[in-house]
Amino acid sequence: MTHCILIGAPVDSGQQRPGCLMGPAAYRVARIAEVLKALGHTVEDRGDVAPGPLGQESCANPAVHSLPETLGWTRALADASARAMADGLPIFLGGDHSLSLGSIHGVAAHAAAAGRPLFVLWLDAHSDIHTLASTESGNLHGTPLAYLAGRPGFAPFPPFPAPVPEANICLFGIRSVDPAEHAALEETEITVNDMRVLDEQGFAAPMRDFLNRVQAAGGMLHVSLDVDFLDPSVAPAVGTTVPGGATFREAHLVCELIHESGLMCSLDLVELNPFLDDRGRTARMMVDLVGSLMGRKVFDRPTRAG
Ligand code: NNH
Ligand code: MN
Ligand code: MN
Ligand code: MN
Repeated sequence: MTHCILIGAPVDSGQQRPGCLMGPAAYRVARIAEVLKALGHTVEDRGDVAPGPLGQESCANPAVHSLPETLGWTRALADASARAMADGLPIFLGGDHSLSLGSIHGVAAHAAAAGRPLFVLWLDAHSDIHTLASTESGNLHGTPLAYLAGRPGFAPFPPFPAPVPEANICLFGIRSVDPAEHAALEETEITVNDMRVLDEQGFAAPMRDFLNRVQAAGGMLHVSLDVDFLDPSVAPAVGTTVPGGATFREAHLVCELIHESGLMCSLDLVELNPFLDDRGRTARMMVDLVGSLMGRKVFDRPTRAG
């Protein structure tokens, strides 16, 4: 039994297609709290975080937009995240992926205070490793991985507490990588399980490899789940669909393996844009995956060891 803390993060400043701000409401309508309770968990819904006050910050790259808004969200969410980590397992209901600049900030501060290594699993079509200098779209939802890895070029942002070592980061399901991101990834130790790797090796073996590493290190695991990790045929409600994503069963398998590991300490649900949805099916799919992440299974039996 886990104490789940729902934190609405109606962040819409990290990209340019309005609608992600409706995400937290859509998860609640899709009965996320009831699904968690039915699995035996306790649920505390802390409501939606309010955006922080707006400053005057700017940066050298003219493409970057909505920087003060995103900084305001980052500060407010980092604070809400650190507080929730002390009380249970926070589930951030996004909101675009720039919310992870704040959610993981709070998680990392908590892990550092607890003296435990933090690992991050990035389930996404994209690698989100742009810096403020390298982003061409100027959409800050493409930057959180670079921030949490401690890459330079985030000057107006609060310094990241205890940057996550590259060896502790795993990208999973990616299939759209910009040239600057490609160059950055080639010089890192980040584990890159792109779709080519998963097509060839399947989803289970690479996932077990990573989870075994987290376990061996006594680590805490943060999971950041971008809707576009999924194939658009099962999850159309996202601004940046990329063909060739995880199927319904592949995504559930990943979630079941994460649950079995018992390692997940915090979760982001990001990029849901309910305005683009088809009768709520993407919101319901995401809630269904949360069910698997939190212990729903067809049969209770020991599965093949990793
Ligand atoms: N790499 C692109 C950019 O930085 C797309 C990022 N979009 C996402 N990331 N949805 O998950 O603009
Ligand atoms: Mn993303
Ligand atoms: Mn994405
Ligand atoms: Mn791209």
